[in-house]
Amino acid sequence: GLPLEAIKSFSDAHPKPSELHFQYGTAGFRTLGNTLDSVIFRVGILAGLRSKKMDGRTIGVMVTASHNPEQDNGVKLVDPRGEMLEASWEAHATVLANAPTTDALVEALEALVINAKIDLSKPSRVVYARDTRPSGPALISALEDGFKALGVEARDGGITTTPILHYLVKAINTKGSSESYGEDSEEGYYTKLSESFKKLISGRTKPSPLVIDCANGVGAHAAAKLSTYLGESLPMILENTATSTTGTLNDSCGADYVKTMQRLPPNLVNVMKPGQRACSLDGDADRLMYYYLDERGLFHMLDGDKIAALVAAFIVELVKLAGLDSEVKVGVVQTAYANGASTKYLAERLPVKCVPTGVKHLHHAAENYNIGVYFEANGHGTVIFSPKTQEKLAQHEPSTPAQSTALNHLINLTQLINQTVGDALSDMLLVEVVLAHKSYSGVEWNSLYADLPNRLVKVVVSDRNSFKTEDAERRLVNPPGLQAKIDELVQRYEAGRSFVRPSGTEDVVRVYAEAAVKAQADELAFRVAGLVYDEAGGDASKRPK
Ligand code: G16
Repeated sequence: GLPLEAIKSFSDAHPKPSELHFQYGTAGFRTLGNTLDSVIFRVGILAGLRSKKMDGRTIGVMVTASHNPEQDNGVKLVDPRGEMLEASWEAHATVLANAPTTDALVEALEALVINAKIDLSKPSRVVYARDTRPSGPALISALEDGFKALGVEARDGGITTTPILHYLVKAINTKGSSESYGEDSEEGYYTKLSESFKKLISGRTKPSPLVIDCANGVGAHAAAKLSTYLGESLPMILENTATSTTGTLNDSCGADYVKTMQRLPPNLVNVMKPGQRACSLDGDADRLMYYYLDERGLFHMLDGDKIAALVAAFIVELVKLAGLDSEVKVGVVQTAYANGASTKYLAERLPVKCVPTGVKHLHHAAENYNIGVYFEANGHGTVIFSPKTQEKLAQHEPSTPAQSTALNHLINLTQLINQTVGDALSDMLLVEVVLAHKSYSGVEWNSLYADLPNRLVKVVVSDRNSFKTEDAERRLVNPPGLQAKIDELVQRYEAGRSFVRPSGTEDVVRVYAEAAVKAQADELAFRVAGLVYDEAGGDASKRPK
């Protein structure tokens, strides 16, 4: 049975705040860091049970709140193949997190063991890490208490990025097998990425220096280490690296700021030269935004949709050059946030699917293609090659030198790309490879298609859970009648499109709108936000203006 005495005594030291309800959302639990002690402790136990359920294979736990403000924190669980936790276990996590007392927790754990048919005699192994948030160390010790309570064999991954933790999970679980993902250490990760990058850009013009906005987060450490492995092959200028200065994380910088504000982080204004490529990571380095200033100093954003377009076209071309186009099908997965112009551009060239927000949904849908390219507009995404496709690439016998070159590029891409999850640094190297191969600057890349003007707005409401959606979040089913009002508004705008959904990472409702001209997109977004507010309002001072 469960080690009840240990669980009880540790749990008494991590009581649940009685007034709070916790929810495993888009990317795990996420809220104010100083309210999460009991949740993280319980996640420690849950991760151990998940490992037992998976026959002792290693589970990952990442303590981070990614793009959220510095005072927030959170936790995401990683399954043995390096992917996000299986959806059915998210519900178990929510139940455990909300058990009001130690006794209720024990009851919930016992029920879980029976319902999920967990063999408690199996070993349990977990690897864990955190980002640079000030609330991290205390939460890690709560997590470690969860491990001690269950007797988990835990490995501390230290302070690192979310995608590196995903890499470690997969590397640990494939160690010594024919599917080995790489050496199970950070060094293994940097070596794998930098070696494949160097192979892919050999013989190409050396890239000019790339400015990297590290969001004052853990990506600053990782980018600096990666740079030592890459050396001259990719000169980097690291900005926003103040990871130990309180209050700076994601503040007026980082991928979410750039995407939402559609502008340069203010402190990069004097750093960037016209035409120079720059990119922003987010707080745990799983999202990436590119941009540049033109000769007139105007800002141009190259977001997740533009990355998907660039990368998908390149891969399709390589597959064709390798002589594999009849056997290997490439497809793209997006969400409702994808710019209408990107969807049009991609759908003219290859299959495109729309799924709800959250990397787990995109990843799952991308598994239906031989090569699946998935990116959220916010810069979160990757490319996955099915196991059969990887085998095919390894066995294919090219009939010409050109085929052989293209095939080698594809094989090197499978090594360069972190296929477990969106990874800002791996994606950045991927973008740099494509730009080098195509001899593109930001200008040529940006001209693949012209974005429809768009606007994102957050609305604070009293209960975001009253908002329910369907059709991959493109339509509201609740509150009743609201969708009809939105439809009525949207049809008055040329090329108008708008949708409303509750965030799964912040306590807000999100509104997206696009239209043929910028002022119209802004107006539509704010009018829809006004409708949302009137329907489910709260604090009048927070009515969107
Ligand atoms: C997380 C998820 C992303 C999602 C984003 C926003 O990103 O991993 O898939 O797009 O949250 O989600 P929501 O709109 O539900 O708040 P991150 O980078 O914060 O982990």
